Amino acid sequence: MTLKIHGIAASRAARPLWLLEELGVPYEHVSQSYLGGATRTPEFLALNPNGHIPVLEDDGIVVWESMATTLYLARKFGGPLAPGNLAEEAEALRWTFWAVTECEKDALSVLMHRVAMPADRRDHAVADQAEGNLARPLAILDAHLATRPYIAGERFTVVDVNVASVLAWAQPSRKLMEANPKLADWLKRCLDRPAHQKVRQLAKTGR
Ligand SMILES: N[C@@H](CCC(=O)N[C@@H](CS)C(=O)NCC(=O)O)C(=O)O
Repeated sequence: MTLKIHGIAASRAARPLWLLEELGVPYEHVSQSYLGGATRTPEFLALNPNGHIPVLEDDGIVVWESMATTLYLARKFGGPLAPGNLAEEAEALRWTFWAVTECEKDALSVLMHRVAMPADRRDHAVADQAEGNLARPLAILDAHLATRPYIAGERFTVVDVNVASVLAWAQPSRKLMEANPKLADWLKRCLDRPAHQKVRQLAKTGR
């Protein structure tokens, strides 16, 4: 059975899609939207009772939660993108949980209220507050990246996909990027990778 990813690229499905493009593993992309109740049908809820994308299906295994999908793919397909030892695995786990718990909500607020929503619906106070909340966690990653080019060390791995896919939402904040130059440079290097650019193109076409 073909490996399937459900979820349009302009969503958190970009995370497993980016990793699969990095890995060069064949997969089927079901470009399922989250709009208009599409994730509330009985068929979709049978796949993910939370009613969210992405969902990964692989040989009878169903994985939801975007970060779980990327960690699953790295574990299954291995190679240089997977943690190579327990220390790298610890880096993958701690920074992935960190991104989701310490950064994701505020990064999304920056994206929505600085660039994504129509100008008349943006609330600058919400964006300012989110930038304020992100100042400390981003400084922590910036310091970590002062001594290594990638989060787990010398090479790009799954944890870079996980964390960059969250912090991409905060990239429109010039204030945060200027305050954290190592992080800004790392983020740009990650997001410029051809595999990520391919997913971004997919998102632009609505798939
Ligand atoms: N923590 C979940 C969040 C998933 C999520 O909220 N996905 C959004 C799209 S990015 C969604 O499906 N929203 C539709 C809805 O909640 O109805 C994950 O990382 O997979």
